[in-house]
Amino acid sequence: MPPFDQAPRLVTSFIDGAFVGDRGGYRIPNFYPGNGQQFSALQEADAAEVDHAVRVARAAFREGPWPRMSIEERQDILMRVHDAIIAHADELALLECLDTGILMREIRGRHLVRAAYNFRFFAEAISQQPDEAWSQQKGYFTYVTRDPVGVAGLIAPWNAPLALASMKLAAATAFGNCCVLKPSEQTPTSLPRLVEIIEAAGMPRGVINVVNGRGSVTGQALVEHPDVDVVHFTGGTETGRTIARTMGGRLRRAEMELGGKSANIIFADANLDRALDGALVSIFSNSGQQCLAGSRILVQDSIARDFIAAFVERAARIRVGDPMAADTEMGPIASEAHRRRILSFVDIARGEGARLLTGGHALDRDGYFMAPTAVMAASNGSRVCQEEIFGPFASFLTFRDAEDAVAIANASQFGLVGYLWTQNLDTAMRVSRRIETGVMWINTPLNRELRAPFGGVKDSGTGRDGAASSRAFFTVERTTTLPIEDIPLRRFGAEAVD
Ligand code: TXE
Repeated sequence: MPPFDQAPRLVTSFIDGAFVGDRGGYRIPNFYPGNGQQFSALQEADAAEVDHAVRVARAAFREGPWPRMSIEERQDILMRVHDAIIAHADELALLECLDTGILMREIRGRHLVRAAYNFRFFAEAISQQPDEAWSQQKGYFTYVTRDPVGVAGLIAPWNAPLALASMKLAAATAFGNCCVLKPSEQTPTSLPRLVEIIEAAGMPRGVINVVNGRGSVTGQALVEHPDVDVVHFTGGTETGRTIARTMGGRLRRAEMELGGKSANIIFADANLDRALDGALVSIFSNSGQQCLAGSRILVQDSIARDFIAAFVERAARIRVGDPMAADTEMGPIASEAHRRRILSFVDIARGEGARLLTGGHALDRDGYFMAPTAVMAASNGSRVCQEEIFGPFASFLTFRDAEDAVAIANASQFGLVGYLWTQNLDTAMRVSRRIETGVMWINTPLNRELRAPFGGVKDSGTGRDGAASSRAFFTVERTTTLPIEDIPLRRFGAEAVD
């Protein structure tokens, strides 16, 4: 039996340094994907509670110490947050595992390290970026500084709550903003506790507030709130469109990190052992529930049969099971409804003339488990190649040559990341720059360089995260000009008449 008693029975909003408490209202049960049992419930924040959270964030921004601190003071606190996350890693990992079903060792070894590092990274980044100055205009000096933008609405998804929301929190706060975070209603538990830990480490009260609830209620109220200056969103493409419309109507900026159907292109001259490992990890880690999954695997004709056979053999051997067990390789799907949706693509694939290569079924045990799945798609135009399935579901295609690979990869509404495997430098350079995507990985999967921009093109989103890009999003420029010579002014009311 998982230690359910270590999670709160009722998850509420966290506003102005305190949990809201049990005050009735709409509740959402929270299930552990590892066995399907309910372990807690979420008390939904309505529009009035969201309004309260935004007002608190605004007051912290207008009157509180955070935006007025020196960079060094802010850095000290962010570094203490880093240390506090590491110190509480076991507790946070357990809450995250209960919420999501992600493997405990992945959360402990990667997600939490990343969550902590995000604060350290932005602590360092804020002291390294120069402001602009212009002196070309004769007699004047102009400088450009950046102010925090104000109150940020941060909307997080369920597939990696701590790793993804911590990036938003670290970037928004490091540049001096205050914020209201809305976690996914499917995974509400770990983030309010994270924020409590952040405050205990020294972040002033009210700088970060958390509202929990459904997207259509709590999320919508946050996006529509007139006092929210920017929204940073990670989630599905259709939700992103809705939020972008609302924010556009309010003439406020929104950054969108949306879905993907990324092509993983494997040339015959690749190091095939590494390409095989890379293909497996990019579609089966986190049960394929990642925006950057390599879910469309394009293999060059001449090696396709052997490569796919090797992939299928390895996929069938993946140890699926208890996310808290040390030797598990793939855990459950995050929710029953999501597993049903993923598995519905098996019938869709069959109907489209695809061939099931492995998996394609739920596992006969409690919890939301399914077998690692792969299909040989009938064509790139089929739904299993065009829609984001967001699960352990690989769709294989073959290609003839570089031209063909580029054409197939780009025939997609999405453009988040791309993977390319070849030992030929010329192919690597020429093909990689033609793939319509925000990020390319050549001969390596899933690498994240936080200093560099990360984000998508096409329906995969707008904007970028990264040191300079996050600064651009979470601050506003202020241009200040002053004379440095004695510049004569027109003297209205005192001008001599000839
Ligand atoms: O995401 P939603 P869902 C993709 C993936 C998945 C699909 C649907 O393909 O199958 O999206 O997942 C909040 N105003 N990704 O439905 O709805 C919501 O409460 C304000 C890709 O779970 O986009 C949650 O906090 N907020 C992805 C967040 O948006 C709203 C990660 C994301 O939920 C809202 C997750 C509204 N009107 C899913 N409606 C990635 N890019 O990694 C919902 N929300």
